[in-house]
Amino acid sequence: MAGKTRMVLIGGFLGAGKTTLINKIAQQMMSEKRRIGIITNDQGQLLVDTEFIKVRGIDVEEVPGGCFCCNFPKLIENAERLVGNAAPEYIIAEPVGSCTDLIATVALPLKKFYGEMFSTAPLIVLIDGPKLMENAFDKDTLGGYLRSHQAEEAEVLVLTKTDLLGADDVDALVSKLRNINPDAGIICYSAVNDEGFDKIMKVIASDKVTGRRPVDVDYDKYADAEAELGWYNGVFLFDSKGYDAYDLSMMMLRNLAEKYSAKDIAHAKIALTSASSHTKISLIGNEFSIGGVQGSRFGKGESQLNFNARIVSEPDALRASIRDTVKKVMLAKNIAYTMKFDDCFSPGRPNPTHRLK
Ligand SMILES: Nc1nc2c(ncn2[C@@H]2O[C@H](COP(=O)(O)OP(=O)(O)OP(=O)(O)O)[C@@H](O)[C@H]2O)c(=O)[nH]1
Ligand SMILES: [Mg+2]
Repeated sequence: MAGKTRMVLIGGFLGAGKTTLINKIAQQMMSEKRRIGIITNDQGQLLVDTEFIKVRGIDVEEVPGGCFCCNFPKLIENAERLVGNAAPEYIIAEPVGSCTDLIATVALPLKKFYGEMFSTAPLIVLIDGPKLMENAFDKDTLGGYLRSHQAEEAEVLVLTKTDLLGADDVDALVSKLRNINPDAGIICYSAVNDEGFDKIMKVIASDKVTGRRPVDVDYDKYADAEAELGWYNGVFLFDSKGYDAYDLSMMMLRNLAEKYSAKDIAHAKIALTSASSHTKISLIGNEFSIGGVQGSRFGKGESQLNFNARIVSEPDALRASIRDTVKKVMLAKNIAYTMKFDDCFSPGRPNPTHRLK
């Protein structure tokens, strides 16, 4: 690798487990005294995921307001900043979960234009095991089209959340993935029991570079698939004598879940941060999960609630519905709050900086 920073892209659909895995990789590398930097990415700003990484003491930069492919110079700018700050051996980059065509728009441009600076690893794409079980990769639906293309262009496929699946199911899903993409290596992984983690680390630490050709994608369908999602980011501030962050987040997510059909909830996540606590809770479909706790689950004093939701909905309606959810739950808990910021939109048509063949 001699002097080059290893650039690792970890893609996959919303909620597949990218941030969870990247955090594990970072913890492992830091325990081995290896230098690592992370770049998060989103269509909006003020990300639950950036906070999640930052509170764990990891060097993180954010490319907000658009994906890596449409904001390629920003990706490079942030990567150069990380290199300038701490000369990391590895930079792990998490593209937006609704992004695809990453070989043509990110991996190949990195290799072609920045090959002297970075050794770009084979594209890793996470596949949410339970979602693959549910046929969420059916190409007849817009979301399925996007998920399938992400799987087709992967160089390494990681089937995630295997702890939620039976052994027979895992075998069937691996065959299914092999049919979708016969060329990719497949790793089964669980963040709960660490199955497969060593294999992922081997791919990252190897000196193999990205080498596959782009897979054709219909940009009209891709744009429609992204545009059906409402994309909400909001930040709320409050002061409290004490609260259970799990309870507060779950009440909000449960309230939200009652308003939408499970198949339309790509990923809603809430981070609650106070001086003594940081928690992240997710809702994907109708599954709730605890992303992590740093410090205590019990917060007090000045606190911040960060709400990100990607749900199939018209944006204004989604914004109104989340504001209503926050209001109802805070009222029930008797907590006064102010809204610092919120924003809701549908991603525009992808317009990549580069698109190499
Ligand atoms: N049971 C189980 N849950 C997991 C696993 N990996 C991730 N999760 C949970 O899935 C939820 C979503 O994980 P994230 O890491 O936030 O997913 P993401 O791909 O970064 O999502 P976006 O940033 O929205 O695209 C979190 O609550 C995680 O705790 C796993 O292997 N097993
Ligand atoms: Mg994430």
